[in-house]
Amino acid sequence: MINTAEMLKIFQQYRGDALVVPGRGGRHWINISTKPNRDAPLGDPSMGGHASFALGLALARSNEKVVVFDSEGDLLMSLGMLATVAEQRPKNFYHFLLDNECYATTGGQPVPNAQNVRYDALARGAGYPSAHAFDNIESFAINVERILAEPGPVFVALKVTPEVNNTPIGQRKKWQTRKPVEALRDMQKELGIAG
Ligand SMILES: Cc1ncc(C[n+]2csc(CCOP(=O)(O)OP(=O)(O)O)c2C)c(N)n1
Ligand SMILES: [Mg+2]
Repeated sequence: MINTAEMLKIFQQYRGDALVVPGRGGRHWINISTKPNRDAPLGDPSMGGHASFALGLALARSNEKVVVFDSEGDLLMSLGMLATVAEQRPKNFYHFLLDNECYATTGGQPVPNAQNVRYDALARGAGYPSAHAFDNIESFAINVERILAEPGPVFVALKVTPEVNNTPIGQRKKWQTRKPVEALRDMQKELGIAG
């Protein structure tokens, strides 16, 4: 199992100017990212929303690399995204999956067939030209630079340690420092797009 924060710190070294949709890894990424204006923390959108937003971003900004940190509950709720991405074939799209085998954000309920689903195989079967899977940080660290140099769309399934949140939603401390709409405005400014 991979520690998400440790993995994101390694990714940070190779991020370059990529636009990052940090998904449910956002609470760690916010302390690691050195280019917050190139990040799109979306808060807690409808499950499946991170990858679809990231695909839209990749299609709209085809000269920028777009990296999304999706999660397995989100992906399962919007599996059609895999075929949609594969059909669009965005060369600039890097789809990482934080697979912690549970719905950690909502208390750790089990995800169907959690230990047996091969998400890299699903992505390949949907038509992604390249898909990888890692369950330890050492292999991830050795391969991440090469993977980010591949033409997209690329899928990277990561087995990560669950960090289950059992605090009632109303009592949680917000990790976000900006509302999603503010973060997106910051990104628009950074990219020179009139708001
Ligand atoms: C359509 C929809 N249903 C339910 C929720 C409530 N919800 C927020 S996060 C979450 C679990 C997400 O699980 P996963 O994608 O595996 O990410 P993890 O929390 O494990 O990091 C749920 C059920 C939601 N945001 N959207
Ligand atoms: Mg999960």
